[in-house]
Amino acid sequence: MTIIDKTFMIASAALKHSPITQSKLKLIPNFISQKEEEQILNESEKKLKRLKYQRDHWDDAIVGYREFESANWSEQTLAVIERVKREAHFSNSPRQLVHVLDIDAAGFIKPHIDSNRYCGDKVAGVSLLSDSVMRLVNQSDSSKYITLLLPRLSLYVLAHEFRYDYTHEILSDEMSFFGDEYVKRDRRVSMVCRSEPSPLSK
Ligand SMILES: O=C(O)CCC(=O)C(=O)O
Repeated sequence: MTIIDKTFMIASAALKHSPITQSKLKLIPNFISQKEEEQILNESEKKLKRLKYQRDHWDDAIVGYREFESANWSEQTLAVIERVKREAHFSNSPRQLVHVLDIDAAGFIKPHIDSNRYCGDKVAGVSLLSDSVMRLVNQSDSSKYITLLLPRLSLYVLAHEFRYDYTHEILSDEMSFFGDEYVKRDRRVSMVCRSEPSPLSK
């Protein structure tokens, strides 16, 4: 049983007796190289530059964002996507569409759980351009929470209870603390792969 590295995770006291294994929650620093980051950004920028930052998401979950989904990627980016899917152990056929979400320096993602209509049992995201802090909070017991440091170039994977029972959020710059440490939030772009939703949820 491998436990996620404590350098990147602070769990609340209420989780003291709950082993947080890599099959449930994974954080891999330097998952991509700076060259791969540049490649993904250059490719994404072509689509992003046509979009304006929105202050409100349709379901009110994100502030200061632009986004698109695409199945068309260069060979180099597809190789990264394949690595993400392998590392995340997508059990059912992985979604073809990859979601790119760009939040500006003042943007943030409010607590939410991805809808079963669009997302299967895993969410895997690569962080580009900025470090950030992700908070996971158990939706029926808020004393159970985890703060995750997401360094630029890292991959995180949410599965099991962290996919279904915990909300996830990306903190705004003012709230961006990992323990006592302030983690400056700049413009952040994430490349998020989701496993295929169950046909029953569609
Ligand atoms: O940007 C991220 O890493 C998280 C994205 C997210 O929470 C979502 O799109 O539902």
